Amino acid sequence: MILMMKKHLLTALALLTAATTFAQEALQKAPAIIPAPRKITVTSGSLALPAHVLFTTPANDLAPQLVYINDMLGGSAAYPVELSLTGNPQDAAGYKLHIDRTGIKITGNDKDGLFNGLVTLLQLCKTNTAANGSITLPCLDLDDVPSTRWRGFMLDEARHFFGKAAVKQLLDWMAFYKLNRFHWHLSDAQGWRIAIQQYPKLTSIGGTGNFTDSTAAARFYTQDDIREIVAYAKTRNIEIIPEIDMPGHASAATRAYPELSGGNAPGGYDGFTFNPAAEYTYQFLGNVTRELLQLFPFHTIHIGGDEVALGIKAWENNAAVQQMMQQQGFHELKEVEAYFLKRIADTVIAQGGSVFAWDEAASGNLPSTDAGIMWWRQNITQSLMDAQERYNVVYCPRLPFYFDFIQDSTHVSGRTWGKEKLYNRYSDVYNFPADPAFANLVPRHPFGMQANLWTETVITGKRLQFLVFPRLAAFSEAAWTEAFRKNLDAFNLRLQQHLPLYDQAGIYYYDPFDPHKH
Ligand code: TNX
Repeated sequence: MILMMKKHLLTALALLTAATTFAQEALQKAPAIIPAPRKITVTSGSLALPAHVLFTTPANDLAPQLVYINDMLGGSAAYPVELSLTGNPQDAAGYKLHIDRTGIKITGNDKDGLFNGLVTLLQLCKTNTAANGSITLPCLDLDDVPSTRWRGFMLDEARHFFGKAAVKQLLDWMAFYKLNRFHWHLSDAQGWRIAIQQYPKLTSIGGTGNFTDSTAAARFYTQDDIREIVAYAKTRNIEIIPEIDMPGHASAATRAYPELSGGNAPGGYDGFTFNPAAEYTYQFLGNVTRELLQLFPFHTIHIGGDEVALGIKAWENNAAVQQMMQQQGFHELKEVEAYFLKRIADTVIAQGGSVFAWDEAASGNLPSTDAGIMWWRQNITQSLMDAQERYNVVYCPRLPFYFDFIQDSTHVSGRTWGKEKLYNRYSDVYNFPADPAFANLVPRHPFGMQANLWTETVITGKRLQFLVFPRLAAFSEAAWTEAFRKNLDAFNLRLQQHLPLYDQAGIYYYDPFDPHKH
């Protein structure tokens, strides 16, 4: 009896092993598309493409969609791909990709969908290229749509400046992972990084210095640089949102134009705020936002609003602020802060734009129709619930979406959080919103997600790459793919096929499968 049971157990075990092996093989064969699409059916057969392929489309108005794809492929052997639009407004940005022995067809629900379909094709080409350059694609039917509209990445160039080449490389890889919003933190205490024609000292004085060296020569983008990068992003289907941080984190601006300063506060926060009681401040910022709206066609400006509390004490000793409070009937400095941000938001909206702000501003009174909130704090408080009712909310909680935090416990340089020294593994990024509080909220309010790279500790371009890769890939799947379709093991198998692409591109990345590699 016992022997028989043992025999059955062994058979069951053997079957189980066979099933697991089978499943594993199926996984291994799954095309290495990141983020994982909604539905994919691999059919039989394959399609051979010429080595060094260059895709062409008969429909000329869709040709701009191909610019980035062909840039990344760098080929010259023409091969046609059939592109068409379904005009199906539901499932925005969705697409279908069909590959059989006779060719490739992509139907997009809209132009975003078409672009997304082409990026999937690009990934298939990149991950199915043999050593001799020949490309053999599996025949398949794929049906895909993103689960969030705003899939963002933020780069802080105020603390350290990385420059055009680094930004373009980031935009290339954001597009590769179907991220569509680049939030560009262009001003902070340590530097002002964008030329404003009306106020040249913002860059000649405010552009000097960085987080590690306050005497470093001025580094900033000219308006021509900005136009070049905006155009580059456009061909990658990425909209750019510039951030001018206010009323706090303003020291670089007040260094350039001291008349803008709200005063000095203890703890190294001299000139940290703009003066909320001077009409000049509002004129100045209105002139800045007017130039920004001309440069950035997405017409959305991030007006900061974070951590004003760090330097707000300055307003207690500022006679003009005190007088303003009396006139307006304000009792708390927080009301001054809310007044300031509302007034700037109204200005931007009157100029034809809309605004985003960090979550501290959600408790103020930004106009809900043209404002969005970025939720960077960890706690799901009543104020997040309230914000959800009034604004589009982009989730970027520092755990797990701050990429300045280290990726692995063995990493020594870089930030961690709190006494527990918390950090963000690529798998933590992948698993968002695993935290039950977010898990319940995200499906009900799926507007957007964002990963943020603050750069106090990011001094070189190499370090930037090490923090971004491969977390960017993990982030894209968290933002794109519905939670119930995600599976870390399956993702790992696909990710393994992407790491060689980073090698080819000369990217210095963290390899989670071989942590000692670097
Ligand atoms: C808080 S997050 C900040 C940034 C810092 C970051 C460092 C946020 C909106 N403000 O100024 O760079 O912490 O992790």
